[in-house]
Amino acid sequence: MHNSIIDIEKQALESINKADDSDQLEQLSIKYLGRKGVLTGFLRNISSLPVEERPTAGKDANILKGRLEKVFKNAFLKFESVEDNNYTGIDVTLPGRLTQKGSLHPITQVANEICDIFLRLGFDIAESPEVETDYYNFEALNIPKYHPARDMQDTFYVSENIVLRTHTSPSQPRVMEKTNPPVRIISPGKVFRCDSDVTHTPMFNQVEGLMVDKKISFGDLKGILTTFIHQFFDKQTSLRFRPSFFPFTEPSAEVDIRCVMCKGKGCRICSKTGWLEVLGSGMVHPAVFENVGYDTKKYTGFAFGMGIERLAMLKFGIDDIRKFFENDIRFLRQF
Ligand code: 2NM
Repeated sequence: MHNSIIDIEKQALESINKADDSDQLEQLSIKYLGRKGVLTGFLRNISSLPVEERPTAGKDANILKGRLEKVFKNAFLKFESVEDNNYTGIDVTLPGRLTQKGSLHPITQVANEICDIFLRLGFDIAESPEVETDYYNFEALNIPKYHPARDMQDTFYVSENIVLRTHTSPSQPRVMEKTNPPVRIISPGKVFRCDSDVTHTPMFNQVEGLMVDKKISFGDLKGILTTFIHQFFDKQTSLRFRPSFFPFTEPSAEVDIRCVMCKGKGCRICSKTGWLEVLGSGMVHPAVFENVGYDTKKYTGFAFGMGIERLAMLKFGIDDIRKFFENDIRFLRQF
């Protein structure tokens, strides 16, 4: 065998024996067998050898190449099994761990749906504190001192002049004080009333709305609320505006829809009337506008309010409001 081929073989085998891991082996394999490696270099230089040595030198180099390839392969195998057993990192071939995906609470879903409908109609969202002053919760909204709604039985008092808000309307005089018309806002959020049975919980959620501008009429109220009902329930839903009373609106009307259960025939859900009350509304009382400094000769407006739990119960056919707050995962998973 050609002298320098014997040297190359000796060097290669020695360094392969000394290699500590597969990375070093990889480097050696490149050094001896690579495209720019020792053996390739030798083969390239064959033309510089004396003519009679060239055939054997070529043959020897190729024999060594084959031999080293086998040696490298075995050496790699040896390291591979050792390194596999020591491996403590991530095994990307293991199946992934499943995570439980949560979902929005049905009340949050319905609140978002209601807000989306009004946002598309050009309303903005106005939020305000859950702990409110007597002034914004009652006085500014034309609820006089001895009105039944202020009774200790309904209102949670924090102190003499501070309450847990009993509706989300207080955000509306707050906005009107700071903004000139036109105003188009809805106020979603938690409200608190000292009341508890199948249809009442001490905390529930409301969306209240307000629209103020020049020449806003009861026709605008009917148009906006009819559009809302048709989008929230169904385009075919019949509704009626029934005269009512609220201290902050005059005239006032409650909106009823045809019973979603019996379609108007009369059942337990609609107390045999065929109708279900879904929201309260009316033209904003001039006293409310005076409290926030609006010119009542220039501006009119309408307002409305609805209970989110009530709408969610009608939409999903739920008969007990307390189910929303029990956190029973079997109930919640249905939404
Ligand atoms: C309702 C019914 C009718 C209402 C009134 C106002 C305000 F601030 F403009 F005076 N906000 N919301 C209103 C009117 C709320 O809930 C049943």
